[in-house]
Amino acid sequence: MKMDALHVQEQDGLSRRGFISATVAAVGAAAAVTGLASPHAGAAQQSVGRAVSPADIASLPRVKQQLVAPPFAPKHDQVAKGGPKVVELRMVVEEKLIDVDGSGARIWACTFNGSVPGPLIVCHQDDYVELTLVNPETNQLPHNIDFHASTGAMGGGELTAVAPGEEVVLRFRATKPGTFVYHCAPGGQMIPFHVVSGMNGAIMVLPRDGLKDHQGNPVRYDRIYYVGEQDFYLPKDANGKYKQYDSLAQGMGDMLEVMRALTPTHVVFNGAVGALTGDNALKARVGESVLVIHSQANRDSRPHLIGGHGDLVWTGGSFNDTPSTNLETWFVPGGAAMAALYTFHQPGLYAYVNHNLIEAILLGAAAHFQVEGEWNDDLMAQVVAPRPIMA
Ligand SMILES: [Cu+2]
Repeated sequence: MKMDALHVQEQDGLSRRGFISATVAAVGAAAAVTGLASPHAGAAQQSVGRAVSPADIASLPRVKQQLVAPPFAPKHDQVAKGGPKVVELRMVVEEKLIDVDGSGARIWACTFNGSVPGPLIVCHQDDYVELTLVNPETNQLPHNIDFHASTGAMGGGELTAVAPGEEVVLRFRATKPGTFVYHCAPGGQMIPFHVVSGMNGAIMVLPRDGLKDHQGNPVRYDRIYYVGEQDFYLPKDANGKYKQYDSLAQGMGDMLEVMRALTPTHVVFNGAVGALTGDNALKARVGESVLVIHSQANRDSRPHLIGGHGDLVWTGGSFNDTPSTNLETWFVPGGAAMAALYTFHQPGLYAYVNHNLIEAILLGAAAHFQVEGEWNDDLMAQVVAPRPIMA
């Protein structure tokens, strides 16, 4: 199907909706053919399908979650207090020009709440997430949201398409505990275009009684950081300089061409080269356990903490699964978010990288942890400083 990108924007609200639902339906049919839509079996079903009335949901306590920009996480309880709640969220779509590497590479980013990635959402299993998604009139494109944590209607994508000047409210029950990506999926080639323009984020659905280690013992974290990895495909001119555009729509055709080569110009953490290094380093202290949520909505990644480990890594993203222990590097398949827990034992600087080191060093996928505390000679010591060879 060849679809002019700008076509989406030029149509009126009604026909745009038609386009979106038609595309979504086509994708759904394709998914059914490839087996993606086949029902999951066995224990994974759990409480899915429990009958509730609107009155049941209306009687639940409601809490507003104040979302914050990554790498930080909203205030939350690690162990749920009381029964399921309705967690109210508000996200505003912001189309904005952002600087990617400080050397002229810019992108008209599509963002949830103005950041790449969008904010980390945190709730507990069986909470209801109620999102108000706002697409201000100042934007150029229609947007929506597909929650990998949700069930049905293309992850909510079918129910959340909003044209500029509209808002919509979606509610879903977070039935499965784990870490999940969310992203915009407005139909056709606009799906990858919006995702690689920054329109993705993650939700962490905690078990109601909190995280458990590989032996089933409760685990708590002292800090939590959200690292959203983003591949960008920025067009260059004949002289190899990054092209500049006056609007999101203006650069769309060129960017789609670059995307087809599957060769990103940048792979970055939190929207820009250096967003989490130097002065922006993530902070921790010796003895603290730090949970890192790492998402990649489009492309595989392989996080590695240089000088540390993944003590516990929920490698598949599901908190129902026993976490892997003591990993050197872990895998984040494109379209997923992973949680890894590490307790720091030494002070100093740690690099946290995508261990495709070309992506880390040349394309930007690197962060720093700056850790305060006492050095432990037992774990590591320089026994002899560099000196002329004695032998
Ligand atoms: Cu979008």
